[in-house]
Amino acid sequence: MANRKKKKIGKASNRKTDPLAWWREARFGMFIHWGIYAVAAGYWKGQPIPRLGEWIMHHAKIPLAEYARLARQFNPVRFDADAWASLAKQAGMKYLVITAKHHDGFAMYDSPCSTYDVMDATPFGRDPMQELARACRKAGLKLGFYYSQYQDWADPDGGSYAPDYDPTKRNFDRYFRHKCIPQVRELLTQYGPIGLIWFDTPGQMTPAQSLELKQLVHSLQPRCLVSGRVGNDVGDYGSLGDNQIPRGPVEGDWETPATINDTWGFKRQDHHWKSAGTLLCLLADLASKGVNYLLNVGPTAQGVIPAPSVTRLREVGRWMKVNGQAIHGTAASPFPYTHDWGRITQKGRTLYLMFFRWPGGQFVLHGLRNKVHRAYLLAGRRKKIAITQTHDRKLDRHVLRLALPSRPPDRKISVVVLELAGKADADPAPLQQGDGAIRLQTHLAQVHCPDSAAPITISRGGVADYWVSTKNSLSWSFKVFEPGLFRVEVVVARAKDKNFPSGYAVKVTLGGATVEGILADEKTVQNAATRYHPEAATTLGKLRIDQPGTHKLALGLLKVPQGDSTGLRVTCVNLLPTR
Ligand code: H79
Repeated sequence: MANRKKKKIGKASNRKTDPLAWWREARFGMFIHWGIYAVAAGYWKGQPIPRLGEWIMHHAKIPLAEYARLARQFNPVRFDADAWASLAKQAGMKYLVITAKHHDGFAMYDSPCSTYDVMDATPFGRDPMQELARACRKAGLKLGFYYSQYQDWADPDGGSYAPDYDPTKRNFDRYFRHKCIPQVRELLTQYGPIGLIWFDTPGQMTPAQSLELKQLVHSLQPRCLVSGRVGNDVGDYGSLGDNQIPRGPVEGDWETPATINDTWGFKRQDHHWKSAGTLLCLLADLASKGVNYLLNVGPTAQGVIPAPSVTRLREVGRWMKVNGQAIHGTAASPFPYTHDWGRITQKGRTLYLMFFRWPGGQFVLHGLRNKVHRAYLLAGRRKKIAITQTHDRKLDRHVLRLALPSRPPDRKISVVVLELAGKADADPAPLQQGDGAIRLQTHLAQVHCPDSAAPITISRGGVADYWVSTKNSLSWSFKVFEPGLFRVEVVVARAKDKNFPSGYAVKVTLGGATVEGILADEKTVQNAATRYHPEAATTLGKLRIDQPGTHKLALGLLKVPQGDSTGLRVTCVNLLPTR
């Protein structure tokens, strides 16, 4: 996972001078994975090949000469660049990034320095990048090129999978000079203004090589952005992991590339489509954390975007038409945590509350310190919403009450707009929410590591990573308004496709009382974000809080199962009101 230097946010970007301004405003883009792997479409010699479609050469261990023959069958006569651009536009996307060359090394454009490209090796006889560049310009979309700068499975000196070449004889620098740099130059000189180059998997690239690539891009097109996966922290913006959903706001400029089903490149057998509702939750979730959503389609070898993708993107577009202002040009929520009912974005003096679950009737938001002038719904008949605001000085409890209609005005995510007296100002402390629950997310925890040889680290995604020492602990200070009895639930990230690591024992201390227990795979957490990053929740018991005010909860580790080297990966401790 590439990362980059932290950059302060909060400064409004100057549209004219800041080359990132359009990208920050966009929030939503279309990724397109298209190559000769679409001919194979997930099958090799009649056998379905698991995992990512664009990785089939690697996964099916296909020799280069055999794989290269796919090019002869690549004739996407149904390719229509205008149709792709207009689908992106209809969906509310503001930029489009297409694979000019993926790891397989096959150039999907007319590359003068190689014959392993769409013009020389396929019967198609057209340059799709030329047609897309024109279509994007016409549609007002920024165009970006994905370029696999390190991995090249067709070049004897390229990185990673090398079916026909001796890896010990590799000279990466030779590939870098003879293919990578010339091709990046071609992409930036043959197609007019390019919004960004999306590099990927930097592998063993040196800082000097990453920097040279970035400088090459900027020397040819100074306003062209370079993705964080150019490597060595030199990108213009950061790239989170594939399909990664961080738990809280991420500082700086970040993007998550994501799939609609499970593959990037087309696979006939992948029918695991996320619903339009899920895609919208992910879009709202990422926007609420200040992260761009680069959502992928994998067209067929005929040049057609699969129908399930098209119908979903059109549905997303229908929502965006009404509610797009809650996404475009917004910044992360002023609250450092997510709410159970939905997500928040902000723009100027406006807050957008995006309800995943419609509370109906009375809704309570805690911790907003601003005066709210006006509240209204985006969908339906722009109905004004009655507001009451109170502030209890003793508890420093800010309450905003909204009188919502009983039925949700939007069938997917209903948006309530709040117009504030000033820039949004939220209490940064974890607070008991309107539904009585207290959710203590790991990215807001204080980390205590007396055992400094094995410190707990909090990942950028907001998970406690590598917690293996029973001497170390996490704690939270939080405000309680309605005391009572609470069920204590510990939520952990569990490995995908692996058994739950059993045997971790933990202890929760609150005031003088303690509950402890062994974490089990009792309850799998189900939400839009958990498909690739599953979570499991365990109830440890009940604890009572007698007084309103600020309280402190500590989470300790009592026992680590033998042979587990990943450590305990906690995402959240929940205190859920009970009787
Ligand atoms: O272009 C898409 C993916 O093909 C690309 N990034 C997104 C945007 C990507 N390249 N690498 N990865 C994603 C990570 C893939 C890792 C794995 Fe593997 C491939 C796991 C199993 C197969 C690497 C190779 C680790 C084991 C074998």
